Amino acid sequence: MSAATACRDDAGATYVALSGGVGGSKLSLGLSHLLGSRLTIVVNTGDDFEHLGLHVSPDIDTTLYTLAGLVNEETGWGRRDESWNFMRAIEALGGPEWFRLGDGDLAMHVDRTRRLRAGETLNEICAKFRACLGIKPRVLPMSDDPLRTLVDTDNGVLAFQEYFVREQCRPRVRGIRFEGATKARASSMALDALAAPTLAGVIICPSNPYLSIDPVLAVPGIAEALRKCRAPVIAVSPIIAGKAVKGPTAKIMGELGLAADAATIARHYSGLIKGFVLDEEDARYEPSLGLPTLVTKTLMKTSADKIALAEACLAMCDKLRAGGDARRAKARDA
Ligand code: FO1
Repeated sequence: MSAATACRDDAGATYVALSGGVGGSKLSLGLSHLLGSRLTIVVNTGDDFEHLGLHVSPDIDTTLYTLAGLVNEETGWGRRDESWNFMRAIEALGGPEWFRLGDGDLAMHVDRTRRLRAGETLNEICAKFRACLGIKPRVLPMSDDPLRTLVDTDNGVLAFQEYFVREQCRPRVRGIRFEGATKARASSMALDALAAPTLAGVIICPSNPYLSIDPVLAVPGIAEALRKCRAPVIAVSPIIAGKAVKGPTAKIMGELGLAADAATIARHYSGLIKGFVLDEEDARYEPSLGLPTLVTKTLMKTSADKIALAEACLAMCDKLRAGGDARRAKARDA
């Protein structure tokens, strides 16, 4: 993907994306290509945890690496061309090897932890890393306060990374909760971005709604800011033909007694979204959803796919905004 930002004719309009890790960062990359610094990405930190004494922020780092062109395209997380000397050394010492930290990646966790201990906030640290990596969009941890995703399973309550990486999502999920949610304060920059008069659209990326987007919405003030904002809020389905592109979304939906389809995802966000983007393979759900929809190709394999989906999302926001403006004008003139 070229580093240059493609021009849209709505110069000055700003957009916010809500994102988790791998799936969300692909659309964020497409949006970043079209919008550059006019994009703010509010990222889930419910997956953060302390490992080997270090503060690890997986979804933040996945987003930073993806936007900086550093991500390992095969896994979707971690750095490409990574070396693994640290992991080999820690394994040789009998240390924990279930969560793999590459040598370059390790530098992020060491420096983040050092800065946190010196009193910097997650948002300040992320801004520093973003500047060092030459990333144009603002990447904002949803909160500087700890909010931890806990997965209630048949094997007991597991911290997110224990469930996701150590247990490889095998245990049956009974429920999901967000420890610390009531006390967490939303990133003030995220709230400002959602209240900005220039805001032209909010895009909920095709991340896992239950594990990656719900923690963002659980931070007091964020869902309210979405409901209040004048710009259209739209969501992109992470489910295509009953399957998640990556990860356990469909499995978890089944375990929670939900049908794993795009219609369930749209219902999950009802009251929050004004439009829904779903895949061509799921076009049959369109008439039953009861809100404006856009049927398009949502699978993002290539850079062109990411930009095309981003373009479709922005076009949907434009259309919803135009409809809203027309309705307001009609009401004024009545
Ligand atoms: N995912 C894995 O499946 N195995 C790992 O060993 C692993 C290590 C890891 C290290 C740093 C990082 O930023 C992400 C890492 N991830 C790993 C991905 C991560 O657990 C998940 O993708 C997200 O938390 C879910 O969005």
